[in-house]
Amino acid sequence: MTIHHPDDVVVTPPRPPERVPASAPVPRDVVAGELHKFSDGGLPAGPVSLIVPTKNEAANIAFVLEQVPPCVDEIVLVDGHSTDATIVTARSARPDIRVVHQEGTGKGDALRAGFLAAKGDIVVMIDADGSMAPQEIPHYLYFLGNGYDFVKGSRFMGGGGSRDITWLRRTGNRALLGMVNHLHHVLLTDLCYGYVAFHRRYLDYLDLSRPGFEVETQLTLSALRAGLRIAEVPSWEMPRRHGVSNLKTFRDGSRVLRTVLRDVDSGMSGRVLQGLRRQLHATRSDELAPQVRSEVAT
Ligand SMILES: Nc1nc2c(ncn2[C@@H]2O[C@H](COP(=O)(O)OP(=O)(O)OP(=O)(O)O)[C@@H](O)[C@H]2O)c(=O)[nH]1
Ligand SMILES: [Mg+2]
Repeated sequence: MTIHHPDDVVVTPPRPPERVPASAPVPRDVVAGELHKFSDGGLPAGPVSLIVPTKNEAANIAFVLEQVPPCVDEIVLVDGHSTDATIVTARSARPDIRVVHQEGTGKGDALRAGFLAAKGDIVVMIDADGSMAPQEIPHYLYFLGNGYDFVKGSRFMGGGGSRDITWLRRTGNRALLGMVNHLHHVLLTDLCYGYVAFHRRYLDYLDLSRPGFEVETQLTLSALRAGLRIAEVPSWEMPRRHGVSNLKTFRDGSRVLRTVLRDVDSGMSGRVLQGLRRQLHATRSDELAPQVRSEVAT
């Protein structure tokens, strides 16, 4: 049974935002109006919200929260129906933490709830398993404070690295990254990594309709589509401290692939990709068909 604290917020899953068409980049006056807001040290002057999607991380959460630097103004823990002492442990480490209970499942669903609950002008997302160092947060803020709109961590640029990633995941990540770079004419160095920060005013431009881990890729793709100025900062990924991963390489890898292919505009993608997309969509329609039929019958 979940005991809700009086301060807790239960967030009803929002309707997925309208997809931002490629032809509708962020209006420049939205950006220009905010450029004066930076403090002298190069960090953005607005409040910073840290979003921590958390599912059964009682053994890790205190380690993460204790390292959060003072530049963070609020911490929003989004609990994914944890059955261990995650929330109690988080509250004893940081009594000021806000807890949001997601109603659906998956990291994508959790982030959506967390972003909506965030009160800060700047939103940073970080994992709760101890694999990402909160001490890196000021690096992200520095770029947001100096003209960039969306900042993502990279394990594969100078200064970054991973002690966690397996050969298989590294290969998959590289292949998917190659597709994204080719399709969007960019030179990103990492794709499937969930250490990201952005100005909250761009939330409406970020497509967050995917429920699972593929949301990380979807965030980057929609930032590219919206014409946001993207910076990458080096990041070190460590193995999770305790517990087991929620990610399944093949299941989640194929979801990321679908997300990348779905994002491709007709005309940009070429015949092979279009064929692949059609096949994937056909498979999905087949999966959905019985459900649709039973809804019609009732
Ligand atoms: N709220 C919520 N959090 C989740 C859910 N699934 C995963 N998380 C959290 O999302 C973060 C990343 O999940 P992990 O299981 O570490 O996945 P990963 O980092 O991609 O995989 P590893 O490298 O193997 O650790 C962790 O903080 C999890 O607790 C979920 O359904 N709901
Ligand atoms: Mg992890």
